Amino acid sequence: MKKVVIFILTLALAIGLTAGQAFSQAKVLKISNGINEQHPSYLGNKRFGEILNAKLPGKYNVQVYANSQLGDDVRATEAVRMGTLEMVTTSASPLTGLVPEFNVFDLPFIIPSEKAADAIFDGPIGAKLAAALEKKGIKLLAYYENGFRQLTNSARPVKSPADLKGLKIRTMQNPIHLEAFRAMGANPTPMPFSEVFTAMQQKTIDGQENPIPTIWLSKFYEVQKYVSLTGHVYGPHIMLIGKKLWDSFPAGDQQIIAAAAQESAVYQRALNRKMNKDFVENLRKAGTTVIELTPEQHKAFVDACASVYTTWEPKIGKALLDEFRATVSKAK
Ligand code: TK8
Repeated sequence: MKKVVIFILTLALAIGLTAGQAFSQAKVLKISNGINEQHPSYLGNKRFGEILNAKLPGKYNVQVYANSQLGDDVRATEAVRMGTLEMVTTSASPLTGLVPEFNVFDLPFIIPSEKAADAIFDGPIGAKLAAALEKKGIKLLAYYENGFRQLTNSARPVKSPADLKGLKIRTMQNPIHLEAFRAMGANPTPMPFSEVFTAMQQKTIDGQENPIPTIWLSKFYEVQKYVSLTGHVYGPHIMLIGKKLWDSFPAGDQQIIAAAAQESAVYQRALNRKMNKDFVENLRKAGTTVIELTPEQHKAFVDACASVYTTWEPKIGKALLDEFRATVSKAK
């Protein structure tokens, strides 16, 4: 009899402990980021974690990692797809092998303004692109922005495609970017972001292109003398979670997580846009030559990229492109 009581008590204790543990153990959501802890995307992800923790205390534990510690954009995204990593905030450009629809953002000069970007992100096209990702096992939680990409180099002030001739420029791992830089006269070479600073320092490349917040926050000005404000591509930073993992969450949680991601995106875009304005002056003060192009100079870059459209328009498809352009011109 005594033995039975002890057995029952022990069992009850064990069940109690297990249940208590399950209850107190928050689900860890690691998010991989490529840039550093000062970048708006990292800060946006942190904000996401705070909002989520306020709404569902103790249930999810968001951990944000910077500097490609969990892998570069391509690898981290693959890990999210495979379910070995929970989340990533990544550029869309290196993922177009997986989701070709996203190539539409890579067409040079297709997005003229932040307003136009918002209209794409927050309208039917944003939803369609998210659906394309979902078919590949990845759920898009929010559109952050990386922003307008500007060209930096260490050789000379680039004001025209002719000035780019022969310069070795790092691009993202994206076929349109490679083709566009070839068309503009450069000698492009694809490379993961985490290798770019060292490559510039060791002069294995002459330059790279990224938005102003990244150029400043990653201290590229230490190894690059010139920034040309080309604004040739506007890039999204997309916040992704594994679809299988997502589907395992209760519907109520999904709603809260999605809303927290959206809220963090509003914050992230605003912060990125502020830094995009403010940091041009920082760069000048640090001794960088900032080259603002006249409308004629800008047009020369646009014209140089015409051949890219000839190749890629049919690949991307008329329906998507027409809708994209209509959305852009309505938003301006
Ligand atoms: C960071 C990248 C970066 C991108 C690049 O992971 O690779 O140049 O602009 O922001 O997503």
